Amino acid sequence: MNVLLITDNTFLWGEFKKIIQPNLFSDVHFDYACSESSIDMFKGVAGINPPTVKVKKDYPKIIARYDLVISMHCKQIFPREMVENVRCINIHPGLNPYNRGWYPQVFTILNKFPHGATIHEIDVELDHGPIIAQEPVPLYEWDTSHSVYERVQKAELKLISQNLRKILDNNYTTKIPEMEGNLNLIKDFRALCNLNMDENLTMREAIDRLRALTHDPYSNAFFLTESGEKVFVKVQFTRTECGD
Ligand code: 0FX
Repeated sequence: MNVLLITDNTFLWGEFKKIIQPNLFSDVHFDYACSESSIDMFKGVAGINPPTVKVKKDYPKIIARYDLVISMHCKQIFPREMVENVRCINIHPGLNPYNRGWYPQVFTILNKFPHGATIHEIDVELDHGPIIAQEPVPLYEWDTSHSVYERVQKAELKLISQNLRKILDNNYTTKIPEMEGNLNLIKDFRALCNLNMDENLTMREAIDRLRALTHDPYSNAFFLTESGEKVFVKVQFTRTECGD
């Protein structure tokens, strides 16, 4: 069996390789690829130079060669011709159908929808197809985008460990989400980052906005000074024991 794993996440790529122990998966040949835009990150962070793939262009070759394609935070949208002709699976850092699309934890902190990780079959819509497995994660009032994201990545790895064999064997049942849920795009994230200093918010809403946009090493939330200078903002929480 030939499997193509496409990922733009160096951490998950390394952890996935640890899960693929040869004695358990000797019947499967895995190829790995990333998007062109991620090649420098792979070289810099992981010191490797994986092949790149452009699914919109390369899909006929992919369909011909592979029995299964796994997207693990792949930044490209798979074309209809591909998802309808080879089984494609997505490992997604969100609890479909809630906050499908970009940076789910950012929007979850704001809209309080349930959160977690999902493995699902890919269809033509974003983070939408039949669900194979899910793992909810809790959210706390002191979470930032970064702390939730780390929790979700652990949940994604747990789901991969528990379900990969079944996925390879095509031996699983799926669940169709009961509703379409909601979809956030990168433009929605960018709009959140631009803070309007005259917006009226409760303290809770203001802190929620800032913690949703706090994700090291990124600079997300910003305001503009009167002279037009851009000033970035992030929050830091220090928790004390009860009674302190
Ligand atoms: O790979 P990924 O974690 O995931 C994103 C989408 O959220 C996901 O829905 C999609 N399936 C996947 C292909 O792309 O994205 P990332 O590694 O670029 O970012 C990880 C987190 O870092 C993100 O959830 C929020 C944070 N971040 C990232 C960037 C680039 C920021 O806070 N600001 C940024 O500018």
